[in-house]
Amino acid sequence: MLTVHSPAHHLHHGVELKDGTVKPSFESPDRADTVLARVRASGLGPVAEAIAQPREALTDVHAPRYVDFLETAWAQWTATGRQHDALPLVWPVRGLPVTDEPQHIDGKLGFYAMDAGAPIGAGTWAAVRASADVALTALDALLDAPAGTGTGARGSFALCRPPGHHAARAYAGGYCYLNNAAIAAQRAVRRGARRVAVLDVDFHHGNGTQDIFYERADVLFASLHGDPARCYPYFAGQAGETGAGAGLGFNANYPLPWGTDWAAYVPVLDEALRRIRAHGTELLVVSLGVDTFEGDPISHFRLRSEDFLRLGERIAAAGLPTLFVMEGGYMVDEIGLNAVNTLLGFEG
Ligand code: Q9C
Ligand code: ZN
Repeated sequence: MLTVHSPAHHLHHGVELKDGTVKPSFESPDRADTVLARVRASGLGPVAEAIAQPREALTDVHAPRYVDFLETAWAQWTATGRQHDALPLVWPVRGLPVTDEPQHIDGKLGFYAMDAGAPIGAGTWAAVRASADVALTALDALLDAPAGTGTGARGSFALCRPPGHHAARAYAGGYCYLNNAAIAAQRAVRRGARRVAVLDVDFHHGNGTQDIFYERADVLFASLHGDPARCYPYFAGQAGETGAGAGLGFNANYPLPWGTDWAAYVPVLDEALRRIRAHGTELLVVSLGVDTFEGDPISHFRLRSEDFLRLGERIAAAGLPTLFVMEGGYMVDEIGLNAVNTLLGFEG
């Protein structure tokens, strides 16, 4: 299958607060480099660079003033004399009376973020925008490819970095800024797909994707993830979140216990895939986080590298055109193997 990437991801290399100090983020540039190296070494298929896309594709999913904020945040931050990464330190939690966007950049940072996990540096916007370009280019390539014969399970791979699934309509968080999977799903709808599904297999619940499609029936969101009672993002991802309004019944969360291994994972995966097929899905977007790996430094499932081959096979069995969008995965030595195993398993 085709892999789409962008070298512009190197422009983003943020910090994170860990163990009481500021450290380089787990979400590092070598993540995408190691996945691309593995794609090339594995003979998965051709590799192409992303094509620049119109801004309207971003604001079709995200609030325009949030996109404006992302684009201008670094300039506003440096105008106050600072050159290190911009991070929020105050948030509009329940009960506080001011609910509109503040004027000062330090207030805006909290207004447009769920946590301090999405630092903004000099190159962040260029990398973030290129990451969305990667998803859209890979989606277009999939939709433009000849339908062929057989099961219909054709795929393309968007090697996005930074990831996207924690980014909601109007906030960043968890290493994410623009929701690449949601932006691609929305373009599929614009291009005529009547029913789309997003299957999120990242260890962490995709709260951003859920937020974006929560009141819509045309895009089903299904997610397997660590139970938010004990796992980030803590404030979303419970099974009782099933959608609202027209979208009631079109959001399916499958929280799983700390330490879940493949044997416990696979029946739930198959249930999510049954739900996706019952939706009448015409195009599947997979938010492909490989932080479900047993060696992941910030996650708590126990999938092994060979399990990712089975993961790809199970997804292929749904028989749908499938766009894989890279999300998390932080054990840099293994994420190339685990991501490419998923894609090789899908290809059969
Ligand atoms: N010490 C994605 O996988 N921080 N984001 C967890 C662990 C947030 C993960 C803290 C993790 C966000 C795309
Ligand atoms: Zn994750």
